[in-house]
Amino acid sequence: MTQPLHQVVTTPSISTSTMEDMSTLTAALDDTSNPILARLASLNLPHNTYTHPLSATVDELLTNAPLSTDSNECHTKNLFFKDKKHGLFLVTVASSTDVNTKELASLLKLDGKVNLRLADEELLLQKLGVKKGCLGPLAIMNNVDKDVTLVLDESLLAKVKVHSHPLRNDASVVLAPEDLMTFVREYCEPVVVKFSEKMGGKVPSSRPEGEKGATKPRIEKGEGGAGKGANVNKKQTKKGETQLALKWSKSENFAMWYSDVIVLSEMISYYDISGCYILRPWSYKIWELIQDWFNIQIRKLGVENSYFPMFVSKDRLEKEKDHVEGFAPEVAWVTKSGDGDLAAPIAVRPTSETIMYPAFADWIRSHRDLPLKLNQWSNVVRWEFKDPTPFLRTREFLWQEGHTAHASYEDADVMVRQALDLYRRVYEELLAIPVIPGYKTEKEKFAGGHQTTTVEAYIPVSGRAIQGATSHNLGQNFGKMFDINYQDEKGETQIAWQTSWGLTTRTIGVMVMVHGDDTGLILPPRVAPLQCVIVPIVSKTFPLENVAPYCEEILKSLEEKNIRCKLDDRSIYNPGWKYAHWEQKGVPIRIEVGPRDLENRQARLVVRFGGEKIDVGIGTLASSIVTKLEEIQSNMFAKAKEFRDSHLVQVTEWKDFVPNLELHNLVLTPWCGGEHTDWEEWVKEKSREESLQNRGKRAKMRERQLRWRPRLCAFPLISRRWMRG
Ligand code: 87F
Repeated sequence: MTQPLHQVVTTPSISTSTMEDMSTLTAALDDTSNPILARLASLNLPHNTYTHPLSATVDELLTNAPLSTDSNECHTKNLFFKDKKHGLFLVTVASSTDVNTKELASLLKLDGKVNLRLADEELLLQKLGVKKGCLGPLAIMNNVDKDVTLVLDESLLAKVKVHSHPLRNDASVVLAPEDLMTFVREYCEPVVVKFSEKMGGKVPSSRPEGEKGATKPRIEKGEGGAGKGANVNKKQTKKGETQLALKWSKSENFAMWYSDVIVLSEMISYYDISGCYILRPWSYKIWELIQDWFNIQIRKLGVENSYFPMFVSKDRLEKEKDHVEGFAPEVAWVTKSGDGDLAAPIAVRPTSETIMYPAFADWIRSHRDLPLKLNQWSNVVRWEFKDPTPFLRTREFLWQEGHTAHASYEDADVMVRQALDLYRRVYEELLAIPVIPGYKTEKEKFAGGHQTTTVEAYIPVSGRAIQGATSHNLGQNFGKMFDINYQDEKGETQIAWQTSWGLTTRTIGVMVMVHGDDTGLILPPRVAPLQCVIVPIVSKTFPLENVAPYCEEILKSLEEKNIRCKLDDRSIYNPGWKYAHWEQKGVPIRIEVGPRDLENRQARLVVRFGGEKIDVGIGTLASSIVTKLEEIQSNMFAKAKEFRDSHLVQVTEWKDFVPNLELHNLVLTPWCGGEHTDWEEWVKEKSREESLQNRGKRAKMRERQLRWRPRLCAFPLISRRWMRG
């Protein structure tokens, strides 16, 4: 590697500078004074930093800090684009790559009207915390709003080292591409695209990012919510013309695929406040179906629905210190009405323990008032700063929260388990997703409670576990704080034992991730807003009038069996369009009715999950569909379970722990118990270290491979020349 100019040591492993350099430069640029370097150090990512003369453009940089051409290292070119309607992109490419906005739009698979422009310096500073000429991919760290999509040039990943600015343009930090990826993934899931060698209407390479008015082509994109480049397609641009297909496959880019699926299936629309999303009828109906089932079940347990205010005073919120301590930064406060300040700020509920329990204290006097079992369906607000993802991590979300008070620990514990079992059943019986019930560790439990139980699901592709829902035994902590006392049979004063438990709209996101495919959603019949859709196969020779009465007859027979069904008799779309549309929305069964079906008094069923096609006579159609829907439901569960089980391994030796996590497995391992927090910490630390080491080893191997490749390629050429000579 050609080392340009001054050299500064920032990791112990790299040292080429003189003592003089060190003393003058480390003060200005070291791991503690520069947030990027500090973060690289805290992540244990090997990096090297050097300074050079101020270089505001790529051309200046190439002059001031030249890299040898055979080093397989490169500087980056960074462009910050904005689109009025569709969000922000930080595009990082190799310094030799030209960026053509038209090509960028097409690589990002963005449709429709494109309006992509270089952002101005003010926005650059606001969103990425850098000045003009100082941008690099690591600046994504400063995007607290999570509304910038990082786009990386694939060719960077084939380099041995990538040089980029650490928020200032008199220095560069050198990273292996794997480590660059690890760093940026702390903040977002980058979109990796392959730019072509050639360019069209390019942004001049010497123009710094943030400079206005460079190129014309326009890009259209979704809000870019979740920093995931959520591109919104204009579903219907012209009459009869549709762009329904997903742009990303599930294995190609899981985050983009997810965004595509939920937008194109009309579950989610993006919103202009980061972390907040619109739940459209297609997803809200799923939530309602979960609610309907859940309400029936909790009623059987004697739980009643109620509704409490969404605001909570500071005093009350902070009355039980433990519970709010770690969460305080996420609490949203209302401080004004109109132009005037409120007398005291009030919080928007992040959860309702402190809102409900003062009322519990009022209502509970005697053992005869127990148990008290309430539930509420509501929204809560938690101002998260981690990367938001629709359904999974949002700043406002919908949930049910159950809150109960009992006369004994045992009664409370029964309630905790009953609630947890309902959660297991929501996942397994409604959403067709297997879950593992269990306890949270001491460190992961709800701090305000005594014990937290959870159901954990497995997300394919990412290979991670995700918390499905939690049910807490609160012990007497809140009872003591809020004076929830009662007189027992002997007239003695006792403190109530409590529980709280919650299930959120995250359920919907997990379901999308587990079952969806490259065509779109696949909905388990029990939560499908529509379980069947009837599509008449009309044409010029077979107009709707011919088949409409027959379709209506089918519809009626299905409705009589309480099947959620619809006849899609819209004349503006052709049958092929309708097939694609309903497939993408995940409707379990499509019922096709063509001329031959009418003639034979039958219909063709096409199953979304697995693609089976069967012809069924009208006499048994409704009952066959009822059976088929149940079969689909259980097949979906079986498939998800089989997949999950194939990634569930029992590990009894430490040497197998990290390797299994890296294979995207869920690890079941003996555990010495909740109170051993030191061991929990040890496992976290050790597994983290090991996986970073493994990453380092992999990077070294890659580096070796890359170094060798040119020689191996050159050899036959040389020998051929020898032969010729
Ligand atoms: C965020 C801000 C303030 C979670 C928070 O799990 C407080 C909290 O108490 C907070 N995030 N929690 C824990 C919620 C516990 C519990 N509440 C009822 C549930 C289920 C339903």
